[in-house]
Amino acid sequence: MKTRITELLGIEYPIIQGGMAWVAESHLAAAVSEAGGLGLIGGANAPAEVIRDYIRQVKAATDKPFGVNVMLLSPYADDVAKVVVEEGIKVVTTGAGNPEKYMDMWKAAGIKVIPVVASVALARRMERYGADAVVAEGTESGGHIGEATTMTLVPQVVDAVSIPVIAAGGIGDGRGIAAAFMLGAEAVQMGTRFLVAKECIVHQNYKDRVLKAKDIDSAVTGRSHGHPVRCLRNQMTREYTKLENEGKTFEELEYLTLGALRNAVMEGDVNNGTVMAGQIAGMVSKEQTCKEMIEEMVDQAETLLGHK
Ligand code: TUI
Repeated sequence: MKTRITELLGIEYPIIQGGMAWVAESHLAAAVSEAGGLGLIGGANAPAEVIRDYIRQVKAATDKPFGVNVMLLSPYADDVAKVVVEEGIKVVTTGAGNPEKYMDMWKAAGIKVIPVVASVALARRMERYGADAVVAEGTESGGHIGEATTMTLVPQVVDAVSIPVIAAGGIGDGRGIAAAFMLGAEAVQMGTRFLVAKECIVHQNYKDRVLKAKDIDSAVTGRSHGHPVRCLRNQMTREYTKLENEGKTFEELEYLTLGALRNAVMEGDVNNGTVMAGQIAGMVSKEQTCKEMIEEMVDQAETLLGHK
């Protein structure tokens, strides 16, 4: 499954792990990279020095390529943007915004820049600013999302830009990978499947919620504020929706999302915490190592694509 993305990133398989906030720390990133995909450290809302530590831990654990996701809504985004340069990171993805102001600095440092986009307009703009590829992320994804589905977004982005496109959102097995390739993608990014990886540090309660989730168990909070976030339904989503309907502002409700994400991931509070996961959670039903997941998915995709 060699594509422009495997060439660009120097990876064996066209599978990139999502830079999930609080979840994508050094163990998961190192395991995905060791297994031949591209592991990512999620910058999330963490201070830059935390990210620097994660970077050094991944460097110590693997010689394979890995990257960092810079979450652009983070108050520390400027600092994380500099740390990736200082640490000699080779691949940066960005989420939840437009990374234009960092592009020159990153390109000058020889970093491969891969913005996550949820629209054709931003994909085009990123290509003009020198992006090496884009992740076209559909609304099936967990966490902060756009409106277009993967099925509609990916081919439209593929038609609009010349740089390679990575599909994300609702992809959880080899069928999803093969389908994404049919739409013109040259790699996929996956988050939800890796949530239940053995190397993933999220609390077991969180993993169990994902493993037990059904097809329509996710909900989107924050749409009325322009910050839609997909997570599994629970007491928190009910409370959020009620307060949102009462007209509470995004700032007033922020404590229910990012702080509560930490509580779900670290403390296992899956009732009042934010259990971010994509719509594919209903199909994620077994804990495996990253290597087992990647090998199983690649095998299935190659068979479906007629490569073997
Ligand atoms: O960023 C993500 N997913 C995330 S970030 C995150 S942490 C967070 N939690 C709660 C609230 C806010 C952040 C959890 N999950 N995915 C990439 C992504 N980027 N999805 C959608 C977008 C996006 C949306 C609009 C990117 C750019 C954009 O517009 C920028 C512009 O200026 O046009």
